[in-house]
Amino acid sequence: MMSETQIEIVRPALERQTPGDLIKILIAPNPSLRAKARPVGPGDHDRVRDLAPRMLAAMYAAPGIGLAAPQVDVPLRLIVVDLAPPDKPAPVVLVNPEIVQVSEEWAIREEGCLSLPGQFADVSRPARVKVRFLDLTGARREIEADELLAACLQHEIDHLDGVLFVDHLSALKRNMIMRKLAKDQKQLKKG
Ligand code: K1U
Ligand code: ZN
Repeated sequence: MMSETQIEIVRPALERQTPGDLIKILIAPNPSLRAKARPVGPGDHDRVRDLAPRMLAAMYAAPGIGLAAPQVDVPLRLIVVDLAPPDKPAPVVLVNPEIVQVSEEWAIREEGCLSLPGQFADVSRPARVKVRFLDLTGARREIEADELLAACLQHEIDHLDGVLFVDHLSALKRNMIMRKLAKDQKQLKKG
């Protein structure tokens, strides 16, 4: 799905990453996860080329299938996804992604979030989406997605607007998950 040029841009930087270089993924309720990210502009070119492979490395290490820049405390409209099997990586970097079309049909799918580790819930979203974005070369691209990719793209684009998957649930379910997350994190810190 990613053009050869994009792979050529991220692969050398990805291969240079060592475990010590891994960027930290923020855990809810960190306020940075609730901020609206700003569009990537021409002045962000070098920062985005440096950040995208670092985000991919953090996503693969977690492991996850997507990651949004606000999850690593960078308030830019940049996401990465890879739904391919680990032995055949197919990373996609989406700069300024926008959902330009959604299906009338909705689908329910279980979601997790690297910023809410260990928490999962069924989330209802449009079953298919068309997403417009810029790739790392600045070329305009579009993806038409269904199934898990559609859910993942919507989940990641939500992060750019400070929205978490629990915001799609009832207040009761959301509060239960947030309380369980706080309890799990407290337990983790105790060792
Ligand atoms: O944004 C994130 O926090 C990443 C999140 C994306 C996502 C997962 C499921 C549905 C929608 C969006 C994750 O990657 S959670 C981990 C996960 O789903 C997974 C991990 C390893 C293998 C396969 C999936
Ligand atoms: Zn998430």
